[in-house]
Amino acid sequence: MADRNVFTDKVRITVKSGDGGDGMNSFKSFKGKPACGPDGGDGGNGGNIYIRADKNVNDLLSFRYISKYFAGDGERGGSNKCFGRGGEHVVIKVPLGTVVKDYETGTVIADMFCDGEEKLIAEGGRGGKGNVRFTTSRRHAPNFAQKGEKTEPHVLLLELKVIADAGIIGFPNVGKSTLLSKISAAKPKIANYHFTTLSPNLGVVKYYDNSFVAADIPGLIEGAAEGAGLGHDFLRHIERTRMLVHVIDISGTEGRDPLNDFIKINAELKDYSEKLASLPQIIVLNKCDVYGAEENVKSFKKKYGRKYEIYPVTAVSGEGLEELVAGIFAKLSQLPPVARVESDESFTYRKSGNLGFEIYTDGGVYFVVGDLVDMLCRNVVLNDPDSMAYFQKILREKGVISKLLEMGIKENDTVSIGEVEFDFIP
Ligand SMILES: Nc1nc2c(ncn2[C@@H]2O[C@H](COP(=O)(O)OP(=O)(O)OP(=O)(O)O)[C@@H](O)[C@H]2O)c(=O)[nH]1
Ligand SMILES: [Mg+2]
Repeated sequence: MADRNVFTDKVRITVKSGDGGDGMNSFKSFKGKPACGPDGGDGGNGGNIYIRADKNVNDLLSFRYISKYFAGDGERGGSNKCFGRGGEHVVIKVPLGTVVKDYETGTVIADMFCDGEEKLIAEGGRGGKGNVRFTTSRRHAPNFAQKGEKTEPHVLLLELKVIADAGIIGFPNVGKSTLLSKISAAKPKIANYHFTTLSPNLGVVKYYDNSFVAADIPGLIEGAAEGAGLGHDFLRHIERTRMLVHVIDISGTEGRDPLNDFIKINAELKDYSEKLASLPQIIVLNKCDVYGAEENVKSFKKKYGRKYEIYPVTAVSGEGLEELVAGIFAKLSQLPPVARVESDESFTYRKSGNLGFEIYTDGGVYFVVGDLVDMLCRNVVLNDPDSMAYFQKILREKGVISKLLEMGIKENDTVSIGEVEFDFIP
């Protein structure tokens, strides 16, 4: 199970809210007096699927093992007007900063930003109504019940984009993790080889009564945007930071030219996204304790000193870090807060928005039921010709008439829609 150590920040999961339970079609029966009147209860609603941001969840690893989330179905209604029980909801917990997308369309459904924040992803199917609900002043014993609403599975893409104020970037081994460990309580792995850091580390940096969050990501190398080294996947995690802290090994002991390092990393940022490349940067010249660093600091400052704020430091000993933290804080205070990824806040997988209808036949009468009918019955005034004209227009537009014809309705057959009843004339 080598997988266990792999940081997982992108997964695909399947969700399905519960089906609605069917309504019951039944009649009261007393001893010796069968079928006294309808008494079928409604089916229960299916359970919903929610996604909740939870600060105790750090990555999306668990979704590699469980990738299907099905909420409970609603139970069927009972006789004696008993309601069916509702299906159990499912709450999927994700780390803060998880962006939820519809896999097929790429639509951003939510950006789970704050601890405890919850989003309704898929609404359970509605329970069907029992036959008792279809009694009208004319029809006292309807012999049908509505079926529960069925739901569909949906595939979601979960992408973690950590929420941090400052992103620490640079070549491998330049001292990014050392820096984070010195300015925050974070304890990232530090070692003298490339790609020690394999997943983002977050640290809270205290500055007097304030604080900010810094993210240390794996080292970048030339060609990262095309997949070299650990690739540019981790750049996603600093995409929404407010600024970058660009760490350079100014000692040049690894045989690279520090000036060149700076140019190459900036080119990689640009290859990934203009937005990333345009984030404000503060430059940290690290490993100033090494012999020969002083000269390099001078030439770096000469070249970039006017354009950037530059902080020469020795991260291992902590030298220069106080000024650096003050500098980062000052810059952050001029910048807008971390932004959410834009999402369609009203998005929920559901059918009920469609004003659907169903048609049941009973004793030669066509009963039209469903959301559409409920809406019409609320808005139509019986005996008012304008209102009735509107009623008929909607029936035609929504396909009720064509569905009746499809079902084989004949001239003068009776159609019952809520309290309205009429003879069908094609
Ligand atoms: N001489 C000197 N060595 C340092 C300094 N800061 C860090 N180092 C050393 O540089 C090596 C790499 O440090 P890390 O903090 O792991 O570097 P990194 O940039 O996080 O490396 P990756 O995670 O591999 O990208 C370690 O051996 C550190 O002890 C410094 O100021 N001076
Ligand atoms: Mg590191």
